[in-house]
Amino acid sequence: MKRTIKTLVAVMALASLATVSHAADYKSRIVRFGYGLNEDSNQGRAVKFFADSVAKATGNKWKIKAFGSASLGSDPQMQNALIGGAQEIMVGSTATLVGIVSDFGVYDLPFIFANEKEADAVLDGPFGQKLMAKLQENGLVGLVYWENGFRNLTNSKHPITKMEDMQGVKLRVMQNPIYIDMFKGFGANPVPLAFSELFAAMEAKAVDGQENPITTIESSKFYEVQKYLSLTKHVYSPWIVLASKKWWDGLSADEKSAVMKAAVASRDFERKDSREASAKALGILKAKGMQITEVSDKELERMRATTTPAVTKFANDGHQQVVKDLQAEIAKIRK
Ligand code: TK8
Repeated sequence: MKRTIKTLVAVMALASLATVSHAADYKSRIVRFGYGLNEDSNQGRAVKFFADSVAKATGNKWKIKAFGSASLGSDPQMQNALIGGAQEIMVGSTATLVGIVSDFGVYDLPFIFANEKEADAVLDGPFGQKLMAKLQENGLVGLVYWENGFRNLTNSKHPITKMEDMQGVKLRVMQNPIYIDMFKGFGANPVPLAFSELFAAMEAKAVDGQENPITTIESSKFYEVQKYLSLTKHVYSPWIVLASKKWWDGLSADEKSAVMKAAVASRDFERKDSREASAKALGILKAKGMQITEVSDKELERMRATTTPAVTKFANDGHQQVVKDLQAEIAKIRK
């Protein structure tokens, strides 16, 4: 009996030693995580999930402070804060990264992904990871891709059932040349603007419309200022979780591994949550008074054909290889 207790005490002492020496690799840190949508959105929920996961993994040594609604700045402003080391983590659209690594524009090629599954496979596979690695030379560390989603068109003027209906409609687009070229090609009048300024611009009628996934249209309450929604699904839009390289390089191996694990878990959480929210969003938008237009496959095909010059321009602008690589990767997945 005595011996058993002695052994037990020894085992417990060893076990606690092991925990202590491991926990010692987590410093106490406060980490700022900025994002553009509000707290009550798929983005906000996933940031919270990530923050909780990291707190748990580090025994509460890390405190992730979440800043939603672009309170730390627009996507490009946050990217620069990360590069300079003034902010640690952010999530935003890959489309706004083109000012830093222009190859990221490849995800914005219209109608390139057929469905979410295909996008997941490309983003999490060798293509998506190789592109992410390019950020490191530019002061950023890509952690994981989340789903923003397939983008759809809203406006306050009239229903858009075909390309010609876009004629003269002033549409806010992201700060990205492919979007500008694509919507010019459709006949619209695209205006690049930060997401953080979008609601006010629509409310003031400075722009007539915008395009975003239905989850965002719902969580950002765009239905208060937009009457018409057209289901164009013209681009699959990824979000990317980014860390400041300056900050990342100062973390211990245990800290990096805890962040990566939480990031991967947040990715799986976020995609599931976004897809569930997306399935409910149309019903909510209808109930809020939006008029929803299905766009026929024939019309979508016409739209796709119209984007050829925009795609060619992007390819010829030093992106031939990345376009080819993405097309090859998608073909491989489809087989
Ligand atoms: C949020 C943006 C948003 C994007 C946009 O910061 O700008 O339209 O779709 O999700 O990244």
